[in-house]
Amino acid sequence: MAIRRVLIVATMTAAALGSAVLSAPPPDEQVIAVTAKKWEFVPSRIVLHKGIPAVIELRSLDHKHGFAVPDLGIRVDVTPEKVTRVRVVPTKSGTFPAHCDVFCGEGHEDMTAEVVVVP
Ligand SMILES: [Cu+2]
Repeated sequence: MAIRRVLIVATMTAAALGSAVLSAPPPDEQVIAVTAKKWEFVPSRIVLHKGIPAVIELRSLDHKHGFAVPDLGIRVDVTPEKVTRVRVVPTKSGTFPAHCDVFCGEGHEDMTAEVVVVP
């Protein structure tokens, strides 16, 4: 019961910030596939459009990583066992830094990307 309550709070927090974790992408929404591996995200530049829903679909090719874009309220684990999908509706334009926030080895600090939201 306690775990369920935590999950609901986490989902509500993500929704309030304009992102949510999904089990499957909604039909007709832009899906951007991103691969995580030591020590990079491919692509390292993700382009979104302000006000347009999109799903970032993350896969790890080696072990556990994180994907965090604090300015857009995005923070998820990326593991080899499953695809992690984050739905985002950007509410502001700009260029926002993204990074791995799960220590993954000597190149961890260089594991960065950027999310560009165009107006
Ligand atoms: Cu890392």
